[in-house]
Amino acid sequence: MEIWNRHFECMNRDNLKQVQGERLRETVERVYFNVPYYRHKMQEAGLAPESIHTIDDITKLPFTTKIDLRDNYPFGLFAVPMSEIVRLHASSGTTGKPTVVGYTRNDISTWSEVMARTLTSAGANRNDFIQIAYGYGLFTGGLGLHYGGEKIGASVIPVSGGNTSRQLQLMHDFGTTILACTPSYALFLAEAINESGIKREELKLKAGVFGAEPWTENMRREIEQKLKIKAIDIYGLSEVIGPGVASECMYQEGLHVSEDHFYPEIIDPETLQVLPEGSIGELVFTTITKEGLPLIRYRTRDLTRLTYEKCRCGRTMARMEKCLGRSDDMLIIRGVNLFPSQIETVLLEMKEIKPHYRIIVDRVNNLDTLELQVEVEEEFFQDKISQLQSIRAKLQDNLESATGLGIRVTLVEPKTIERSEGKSQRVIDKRKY
Ligand code: DLL
Repeated sequence: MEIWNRHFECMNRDNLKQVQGERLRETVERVYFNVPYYRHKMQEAGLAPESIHTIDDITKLPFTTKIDLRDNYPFGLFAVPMSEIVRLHASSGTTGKPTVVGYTRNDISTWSEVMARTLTSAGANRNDFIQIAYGYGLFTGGLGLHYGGEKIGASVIPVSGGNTSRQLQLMHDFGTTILACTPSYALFLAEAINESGIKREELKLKAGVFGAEPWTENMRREIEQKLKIKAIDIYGLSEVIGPGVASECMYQEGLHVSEDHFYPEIIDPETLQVLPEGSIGELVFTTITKEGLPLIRYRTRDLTRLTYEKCRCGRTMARMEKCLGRSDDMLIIRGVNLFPSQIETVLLEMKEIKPHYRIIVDRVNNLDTLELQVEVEEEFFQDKISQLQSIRAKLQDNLESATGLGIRVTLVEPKTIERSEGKSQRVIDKRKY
């Protein structure tokens, strides 16, 4: 089994700790002198760069959250002048504003390196054809896979998401061997192949690298059976780098974290204490090589556990378990992150409706669907149907521009959405992963 960077991926753990310690010290220095936000936070905690000696000192450092990124929107946490930034990406924030991330030329090269590891661990090499059906654009999926694919010398097919009939045509005619997309889109494509009359023997597919949303072992089995491929789980988040943070090898026994770049911890989301090895908790990352947007103890909100046992493949890096839950209310719809608060912000801006709503998420033919039920203001509810239709259309447009998602809106009579006394249950997620 090929390993892209044996030196780091199979490094003795004591040596790895040394490397991590050195890189943490450099990172802390970088943020202390270049990011006022971090300098203040460290000073508040009575810390200076000299307070950090080894990787174990990391627990002294304060946490960073998505809210901190929002408060410093758009570039406030960048640690280099904008002239050093060669790329910007963005993902959904907790309210209207997106989370913006910036990369220096070296960061892009780190990203290509970790993606090269990811693709190699999925069995890809220069002889492969990688069809990238993750979205290209502000989302990190498309371009992240793209640079990794080119780095290993594979033939990259940058088709981007959607347009299923074209996906099938390219897969068939170009002889795609590796498919990269969300797991739900992989299942959707599997059905589409079935219906198209293309025979499996006419396709050269052997593996898929799937991520950007949670998926269960059952879903994996279904994809593997239907597409007759190995389905590899890949994990990442924009704030840390994008895809490339962790990925499975052919043994599919946990996702190898690129720990020489992203230092993982598991904390109790309530007490914020680091938990012992093997406990389930919130995953936290410190980027120890990034230049553009270094993040100290960034709380991902993803729930999982870590093991430090060497994998059968020979890699020594920590492995995280398949990640299934989150400790916040973020939804992932067709790979796009969505916070209910983004919807609420749009509702509050329209006088014709009340901010009483319910979000219903479902999965039809393996694709996520989203319905928003919302109450109309009394005075507008008396209006003609055509007026109600225009309220609905306006709301749908506003939602689409705020979230990037097509959301089906159903207007309901005032006072019909159940009021709750405690925490209201605004989201009904009927999907079975
Ligand atoms: O989804 C990066 C990515 C692209 C990963 C392509 C894998 C493949 P964001 O849009 O910032 O970045 O969303 C990050 O998605 O915090 C998780 O909640 C979720 N997520 C990503 N990968 C997985 C996975 C990209 N394999 C958020 N399993 C993360 C479960 C995942 N959840």
